[in-house]
Order: sequence, then C-alpha cells, then structure tokens
Amino acid sequence: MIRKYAVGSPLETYAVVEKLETQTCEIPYLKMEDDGKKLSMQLDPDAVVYGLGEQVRGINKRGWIYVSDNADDPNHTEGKHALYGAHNFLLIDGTVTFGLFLDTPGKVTFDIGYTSYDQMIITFENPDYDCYVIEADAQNEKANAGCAMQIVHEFRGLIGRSYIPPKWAFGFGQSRWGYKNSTDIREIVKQYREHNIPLDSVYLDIDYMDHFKDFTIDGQAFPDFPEFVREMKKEQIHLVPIIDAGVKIEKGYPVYEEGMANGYFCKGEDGKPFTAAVWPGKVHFPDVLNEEVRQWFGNWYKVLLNQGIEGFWNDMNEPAIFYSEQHLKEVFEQLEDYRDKELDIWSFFELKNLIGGIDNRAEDYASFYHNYEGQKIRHDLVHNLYGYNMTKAAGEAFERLSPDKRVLLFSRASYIGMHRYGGIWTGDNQSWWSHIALSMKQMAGLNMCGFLYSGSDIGGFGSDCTPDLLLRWLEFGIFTPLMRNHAALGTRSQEAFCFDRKEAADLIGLRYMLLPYIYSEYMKAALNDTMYFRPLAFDYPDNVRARHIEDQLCVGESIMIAPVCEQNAVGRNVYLPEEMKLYRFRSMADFDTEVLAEGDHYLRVNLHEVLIFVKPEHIVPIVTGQIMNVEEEPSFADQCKVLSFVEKDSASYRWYDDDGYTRNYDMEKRMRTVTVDHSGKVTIV
Ligand code: MIG
Repeated sequence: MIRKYAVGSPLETYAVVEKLETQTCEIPYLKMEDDGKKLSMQLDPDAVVYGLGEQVRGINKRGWIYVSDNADDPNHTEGKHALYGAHNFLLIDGTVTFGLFLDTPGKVTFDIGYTSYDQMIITFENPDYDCYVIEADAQNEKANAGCAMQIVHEFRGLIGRSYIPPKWAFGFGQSRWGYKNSTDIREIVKQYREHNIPLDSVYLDIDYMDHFKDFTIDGQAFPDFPEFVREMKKEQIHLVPIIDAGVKIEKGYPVYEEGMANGYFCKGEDGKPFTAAVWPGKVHFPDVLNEEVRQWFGNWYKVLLNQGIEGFWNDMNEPAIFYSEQHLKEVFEQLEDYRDKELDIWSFFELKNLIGGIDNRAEDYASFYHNYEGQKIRHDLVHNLYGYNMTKAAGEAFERLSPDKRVLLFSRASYIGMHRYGGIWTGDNQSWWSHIALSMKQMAGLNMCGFLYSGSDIGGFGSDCTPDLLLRWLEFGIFTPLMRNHAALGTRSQEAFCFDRKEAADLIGLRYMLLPYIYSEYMKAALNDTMYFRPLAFDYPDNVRARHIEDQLCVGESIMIAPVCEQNAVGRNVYLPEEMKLYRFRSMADFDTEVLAEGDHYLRVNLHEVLIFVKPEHIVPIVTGQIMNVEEEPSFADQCKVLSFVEKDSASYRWYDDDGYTRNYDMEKRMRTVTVDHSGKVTIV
C-alpha cells in the first residue's frame, strides 16, 4: 500500500507515473519539525536501512550522512556524501518496515545514524516535497520480515518500468578515454579477436568529436565515419559514442546556432545564456527541463543514429562546470590581492581555495535559470533533475526516431524516473580493491530504485590497474548487466588482453555462458518490477545473519555470488543461508561442483576462479562453446544446458527470451518453462 503526502508546494519531477490522492493526515512513523524541513525517527538497534541508490558505503546505509546533490566527483571515498545521482528512496527494516520516497529536486540530507546511531534525521533545504510511504500489504507486527521485496516491488510500480537495452548491450564492452581514431579502435578489436576474447562493443569517448562538439565527428580521426561504423558492425562490434551536456559556443556550429536562435539555453540573471566552461571551452547548457528543448536536443541524436550508431552514454550532466565565465573574472581580480604578498598559513589556504575551488561551485549553480513548465526556476533548486532530463530527451527521441528498435542509453547523473529512459554507470571510480566492493553494494541500492542496467568501470577508471585486480573485477563484472572495461586518459592500459589474456578470456567467456540466464533474469526484473541484484535478506527474510551480509548478493532467482574483493586473498568466508550447490568455474569447460551445507565456510578462490552458488531446486540456463559475441550466441533451446541443484523429483525455471532488438516485450508469449529432473534431464515446454 502506498500513501502520498505533500509538504509545501512540491514541484512535479515526473519521477512517479501513478498519480495518487494526497493524504491529509500526518505522515506515519516520522516526526515532522520546522515546517517540514526535518523528518526524523528512532531506529531500533537491529534496524537495517536500505536504499539511496548510487551512494558511498554499505548496503545498509546506517552509520553515515548522505546528501542528494548530484556531483561530478571522481573521488569515491568513504568520506564523501554525494555522488552523481539523487535517489531519495529508503527502506527501513526494523520493528516497523516501510519504504520512503521523497520526491524533490533539491538538496536532501539523510543522517542515518550519523549524529546518533539510533536516529534517522532527514533534512530538506527547501521543504517542498512529495513523500510516499510504502508498506507491504500483509504487514502485521510479526510478519514484518519478507516485506522488503514487496515494498520495493510496490515502489517500482509507482515509478514505472525500468529501461530495457538491446541484447547486444549485455555483451562485454571495451572503453578508454584516449582512443584517438579509427586506427586505435581497429587495433583494439584486432587484439580482442586475436586473443579470442569475446567483445560486443567499443565505446567512443570525447576524443571522437570535433573539438568536443556534441553530434560532430572529428573528420581527420574518422575520415568516413558511417563506413567505419559499418566495418565494425561486420565484425559484430557496436560503437557507442559519448554525449556531453555542454554545447560549445562557436559561430556556425548548428547546435549552438539553433539553440541561440530559439532561446534554448539556460539563462543567467541578465536573461542572456549562461556561460560555463567544460571540455570544448566555453559552453551553454541546453535547458532540458523544458519540453520543447528536450525534443530539440533529443532530435540531434539522429545525426549519429543516421550514421549507424545504436547506443550512447551521456556524460558531464550533473552538469559539471570547470568554471563559469563570471566567476573566473572574479578570481583573476582577487588574485591581484595576493601578488607580492608574503602568504601566511591562512592566506595561503585562501589562495589555494580560490584557485582550487573554481569548478562545480554551489554559487554557479545558483546563478542560472530554467524555463520549467512556464516558470522561471533557479538551477540549484532543480539541480538533481538535469542529467535525468538530458537522458529523458534522448530516450524520448529514440521512441520517436527508432520506434521498433531499442537503443542503448546510459547516463552519469540521474534522478529516480530516469530509470525509465536509460541505465547508469557508476562514474569515475579508481583501480582500487575497495571499489570492487563498493560497486557491489551500489548495485543492490540501484536495483531498488529501478536502475537495473548498470555497472561500474571494470578495472577502475582512475589510477593504474594491476593484473590481479582486473581478474577479480571481471569475476564480479560478469554478473553486472552493463559489463564494460573503462579507464581514464593517462592511466596504464587495462584491456582484457593486456595482462593474463587466457584467464581474462575464460572469465569473459563465462559471461557469455551465463547470458541466457542473465538476460532472462534482467527482463523478468524489468517487466515485473523486481530486482536483479538483491541483498541476501530480501531472499531470506527470517534469517538474522543474512540481514548483515554486505559482500554477497543474490543475482536473479537462482544464484548467490560472493566475489573476492581483497588484494592477495586466496579465498574468503562465505555464509550460506541454506544448503547450496557450488559451481567453481575456471572456464566454461573446466569446473567442479560440491554441495555445501547451510552455514559458514572458508572457501579457496584462486585468482581466475568464479564461484556460483545455486539455490536448492533452482536452475540456471546456460550455453557453451566458442562464443565471441551476443549475435552469434547459440540458443539455449538448442543446447538445453543448465547449472542446477535439483534433489526433489524435478524443478522448473521460467525462461524469458526474445529477439533482443524489438520493443515488444510480451512476457507470456516469450516465457517458456524449463524443467530439470533429478537425473539432470532438461525439457523445455
Ligand atoms: O572530466 O570524457 O565519467 O567516463 O572518460 C572527465 C572523459 C570527463 C568523465 C566520465 C569518464 C570519461 C571522461 N569524463
């Protein structure tokens, strides 16, 4: 059951697709103070607080303070409070269990046991918000456990169906900031093919553009781009270009000219387009909060669709600002004060902050405006909606421009609601062990909020990757719907062929082996409003131990995973909430199995091994063979191979499959029942 409450005069964000009556009574469970600026509640000692999507720290968010304030921040350390997304959904699971969605585009602070471990305090910079309280239907004092999945399911119904990418986007992708031209990209593909490592896509970072201008191609680097796209497609490689939020100011550049002629850019106090600087130098930001601008900006993607492109990633859409024209002037003026001065400790830090603080400034975000549904609204009040609406512009355009064929789309900045138009990647992580673990935890939170198509930069974006780190990261990455290796300019090369090629090929091969399962489970999660990645407690609600497990996840309905995220570890402790069958894979052809009892186990996990724990009476459809890309993937229906743990007479699995391209997702027509009997015999009905 979902109840809606309104505080102040909330702005429509279009996060929610179901319109509910607003309740007039008080919000349950929470104490409201300060005219709605503050909501708080007591947390009982054992309560777990899930949610917040893409954030730092644990699956259980207790013990830290988080802020919804979309940030271009490449340092995802534990001390941070905000990353690129604003996902104001919480699930409090204690003596009372309920979900809470705070729909507001402004800044929200979630003190979840930070000031005091037994208190949650939510504060709003502007107390104008819709508050949704979600309870499981069968709730009674005793039967709280088991509500979590039901609550998320209800919430997901409220916010609408998750984005579905084309099937090839479940293949492995290679990316790197710094592939300069078609020669570089051909070489990457060649290396992959030579070393028999499967690959479905190569990403084009900003280097492909002409002077970082959106919807242009550097003609020198890519002399005949459409032909190059065709050439790659013949190799079964899909090219995925990046699009940035800022539009370069340049006379004669049509995106700029059209935007200017129609007044489509965000404006400053003076009514003139607001000028910031990002990659291309000075830019204006398209006012994507405005519907007409969204249509216009979205249509520009056609330029690339027409050249054969089938997927995009939207970047820098917090929006990131290197500096604003106005503030840079001020900085230069203030710098004069420091000339010839002997700096003491205070003036030294002032100077340092003056220069170091020119990017992504709160004051700059408060200095330009949107034309939102006829209202002039200052950017900082709707800051968290920008990336969402840039991606919505693209997503809506694809529905018009490519009505029959799905287009891959994911974004860096996001807000709940964007999950209907695209996925997200988790941004600029580092080649750190702790960031494998972080990405695991983020997947759980993101899935609750509807962001199913997601993944982190495998191998790490910043810093230098190492051979062992890449293998361990792949061992988790083979389960993330978006499986992409990406790295920053200037870092050590970390493509799968760089280090232990054979092992990397085997690991990526396992992804393709599991594709029938991964795709089926993804589609079921999207079409049924459920979660592909789940914390253990969602599946084992009565199990007290499961509530506090942060480093294992359930993936789809049949399996649990327990990746190794520690340097030099040769094994790890794994907790089994019930008896399971362990498949220990070294490659598709090289694996062994063992049934493990419920409880604690220390398991050895060599550097290139993947552990898959199959639940009792469960089935995982797979395919085997030399699979180099999704297109050439054999059909499960032809091979009828499974991983399974069947001790009773037989078990069954609902297997979803479709053509992978069209937008007809008829669940009933595309679902088949797979049965495996005790002897291992597989039948498909
Ligand atoms: O300021 O396009 O997160 O994936 O490689 C860096 C260059 C801009 C940030 C993205 C990253 C991408 C990079 N971009």
